[in-house]
Amino acid sequence: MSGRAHKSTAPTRSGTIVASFGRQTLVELADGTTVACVRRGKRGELACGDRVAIAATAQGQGVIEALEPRASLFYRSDIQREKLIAANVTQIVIVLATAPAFHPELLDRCLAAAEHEKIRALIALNKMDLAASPAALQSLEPYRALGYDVLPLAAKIDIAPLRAQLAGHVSVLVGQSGMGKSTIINRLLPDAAARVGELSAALASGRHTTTHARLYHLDASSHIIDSPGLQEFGLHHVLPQDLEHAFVEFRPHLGHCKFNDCRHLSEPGCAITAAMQGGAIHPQRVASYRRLVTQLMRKPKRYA
Ligand SMILES: Nc1nc2c(ncn2[C@@H]2O[C@H](COP(=O)(O)OP(=O)(O)OP(=O)(O)O)[C@@H](O)[C@H]2O)c(=O)[nH]1
Ligand SMILES: [Mg+2]
Ligand SMILES: [Zn+2]
Repeated sequence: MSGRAHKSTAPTRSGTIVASFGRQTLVELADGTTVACVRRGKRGELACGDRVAIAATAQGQGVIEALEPRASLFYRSDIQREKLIAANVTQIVIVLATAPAFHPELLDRCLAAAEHEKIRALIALNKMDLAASPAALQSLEPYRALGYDVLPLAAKIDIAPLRAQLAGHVSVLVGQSGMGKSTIINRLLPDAAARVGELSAALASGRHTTTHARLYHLDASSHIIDSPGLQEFGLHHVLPQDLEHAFVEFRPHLGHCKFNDCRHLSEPGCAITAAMQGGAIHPQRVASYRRLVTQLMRKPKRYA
């Protein structure tokens, strides 16, 4: 640590970040009170769900002094930087719907990120009351075959099936804008008043889209984080040679390609291509993987 960084001598208290917007965070203490905190200096980013030690400054205000080690961190990254989504979660709930339509490739990226961080992933297809939903549920069968739980849901009508899956977990809801994440929060916790965007409002400007992550308590051992809608999901923090392991069905075939450093694009003797052609791996998943790995391989080298 630099000699200029003087540590405060005031006693610190530990708490959990329940909301994070830029440098400003809301930290909840053990007694349930919240303190608006700023972070000192320019150290790494903080995420909703992080456990921190804070020093109180004025009434209801404080400074974050330290970050406790994370049990998990769910994040995405573009070429420049990492974008933290939630810390210390035990489950990623990927929320999909038919209107607006979900992008299967974004689903694959969320799943790959969860696998890479070794966090359990659950797929929830919301808005089952819409006519197009049964076909969409059918299209998710291949994911069920991979071992992922696929939960049909109509949050507006009955939240009980999802509630059962959240018990004992710290979950984060992720997905594109308009899938119904905040609606789920409101149905689980009617007092939460998470702002929900109205589907009928065609003008995006009038929508109550979620702008920052927020942590809510379901009971003493179950917590849930609402997060802003995803438009993209980069995985620039994953090495190309690690990405193949994040696609679970690739694993039994890895190590069987002709070339040791096969990236499973168009190399001869590729075991992944062979498995796809033999029907053991879904072509859509291979396409998602190939687009991702091509992006990662293009990543410019950094010269420090
Ligand atoms: N038909 C139907 N509509 C739903 C259901 N759940 C949510 N919606 C609607 O979907 C729209 C978007 O819901 P939100 O909860 O704001 O979506 P969100 O995922 O939080 O969106 P962002 O905050 O922008 O990421 C709203 O108009 C909801 O009323 C459902 O089960 N059925
Ligand atoms: Mg929302
Ligand atoms: Zn290969």
